[in-house]
Amino acid sequence: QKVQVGGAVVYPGALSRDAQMAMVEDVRGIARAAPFFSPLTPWGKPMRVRMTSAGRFGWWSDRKGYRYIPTHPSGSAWPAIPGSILAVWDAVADAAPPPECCLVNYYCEGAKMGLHQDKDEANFAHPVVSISLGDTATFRIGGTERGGKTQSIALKSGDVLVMGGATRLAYHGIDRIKFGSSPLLPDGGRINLTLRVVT
Ligand code: MD3
Ligand code: FE
Repeated sequence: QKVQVGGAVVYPGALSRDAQMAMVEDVRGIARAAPFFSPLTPWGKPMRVRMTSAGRFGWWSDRKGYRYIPTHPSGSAWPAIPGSILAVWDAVADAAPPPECCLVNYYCEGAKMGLHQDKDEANFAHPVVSISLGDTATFRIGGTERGGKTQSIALKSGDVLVMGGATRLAYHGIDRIKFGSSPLLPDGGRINLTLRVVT
């Protein structure tokens, strides 16, 4: 089953409860090798959303701006993207090359992400695939111009979202988290996994 929202394709409930629990364990493994951090915005403010990555590259932000870096800030290599996560990419990303980055975003109570475009990758022809785990989020998506019409949908635990083609450069963000809406994560909150081809 799939649903179109502003050009994005959402597969609601794509992951079973067991698959979600296994994926949370895999995310814990990523976080052991590459601990979460709070990136600084280019304006020097720490983000509420905590992040880490797996894959050849990880996403990073500081006063110099947004970019992909080949190691965790500790200097260690980013861990490999777990097979459970790669399998989702293979199932929905058509014939795209393998993902080079799995960005892990953790939203605690009150965390949100303002409307933005994903423009730090070299080739916008490749899709972006996102997996939601834990608390339900209100996701907003607009067009490719700032200030245009937007649509909102709830992203629930186990939902998979694919942004490809014309929507790859759509403005999008997370307005809020319904804290405590899912029992998946013992401390509550939301994990979002975003898979991208970077180079
Ligand atoms: C629409 N993350 O990390 S994932 C991000 O839920 C990001 O953590 C949000 O936006 C989150 O950059 C949304 C869904 C998503 C990911 C990539 C997109 C939507 C997208 C790329 C283009 C358009
Ligand atoms: Fe984004």
